[in-house]
Amino acid sequence: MSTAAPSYYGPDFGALQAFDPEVANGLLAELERQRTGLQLIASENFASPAVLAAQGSVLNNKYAEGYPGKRYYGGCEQVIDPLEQLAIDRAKQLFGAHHANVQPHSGASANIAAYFATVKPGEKVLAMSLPHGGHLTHGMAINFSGKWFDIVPYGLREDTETIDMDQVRELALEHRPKLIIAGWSAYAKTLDFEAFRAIADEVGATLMCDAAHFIGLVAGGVHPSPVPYCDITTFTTHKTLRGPRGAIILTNEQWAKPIDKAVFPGTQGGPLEHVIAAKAVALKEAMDPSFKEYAQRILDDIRALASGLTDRGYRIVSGSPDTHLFLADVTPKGLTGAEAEARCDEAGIVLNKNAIPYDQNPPAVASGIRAGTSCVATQGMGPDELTHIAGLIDRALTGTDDDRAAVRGEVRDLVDRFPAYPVG
Ligand code: DSN
Repeated sequence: MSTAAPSYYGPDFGALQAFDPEVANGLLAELERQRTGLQLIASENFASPAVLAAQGSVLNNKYAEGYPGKRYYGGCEQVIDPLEQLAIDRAKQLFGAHHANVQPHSGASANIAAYFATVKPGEKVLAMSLPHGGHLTHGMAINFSGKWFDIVPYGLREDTETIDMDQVRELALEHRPKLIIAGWSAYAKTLDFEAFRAIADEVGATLMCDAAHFIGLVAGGVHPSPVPYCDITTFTTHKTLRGPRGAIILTNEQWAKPIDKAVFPGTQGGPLEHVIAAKAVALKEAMDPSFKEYAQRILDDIRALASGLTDRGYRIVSGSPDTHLFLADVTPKGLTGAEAEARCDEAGIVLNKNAIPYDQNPPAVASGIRAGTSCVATQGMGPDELTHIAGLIDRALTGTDDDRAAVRGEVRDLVDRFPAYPVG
């Protein structure tokens, strides 16, 4: 056997350009779009080149149904098992969890597995209502969760636009759900995990947290951790955690085996070992002290953006944000969320329209926009830049086409100073 270090073989962009220029040009155009615009979509981030290298690797080629040490395919012991175990160990260490399953392909897949392990079709699940900030998989009528389970939704109080834990408790006592889900896709406040735990214990429910959005803030130590309180914590790895597309499930001792069985063979087949290796890289990045600074910058940035918009007459839903995102009500400016999204897009500012609690507009129109600072914080922008961005958003929303063209130029200048991925 050769003792020389093996030479690396991986993604060859030149080969792609030569063989399939249509796809290669699409990749270049998307890189250009990400570099030249202002990315404020709260669920997105810029994964590092190290994460992308692991994800785009020959690990793509390996089948590995099963778990480390117990696979249904040969050829896993030497490399695949230790790499998946590394990802598991890092996830457990970073979040202080008893058990980690690193195989879910996405947040929805992780949540499907959590339902599969904990509830049977027709049983009751208490979860946050989608129009108030919950996720599709928390019981939307035409999602599997809404079709197969008896969902009892909780929401936000109309006066404070925050979760009313008294209402959560009353609903739990009235409906006796088997599963309670804490977690959200569009909510700017931290959750009271201790109160959720007490309610779950009172009614004998399993408590799950969908921490997809804020898990990077937990990793960085600037957000309370659901892990000590919840039986099961699911999260995606590509939002604030800044890893590859995918998800992880953490559990206590009781739910370790049921969750492993629910992921494979319950709801998934072969794990994506290239993505699992990239998850391991992202977890190592999140263990670095610099990630704490990153997480704090996300929060400093979102507060600067929220206060800059408040100063310009927008209403920040739920008050000052505790997380990486907020919803802003744009109706005080005579706009809908859809119009606001389109005007920002014209100016090179990418964010999404979003329903606000008790919205009078249908979801496809909406009255709000959702903005998050995970991407701009990765680029190194700080509160001064975000205060400036609040002004750019206001000009994009309230100005003329010419104003939006001018803003687009200023966005370009700003992102050139904070490149998402260095040019050249
Ligand atoms: N669709 C994602 C979001 O944008 O919040 C959550 O899965």
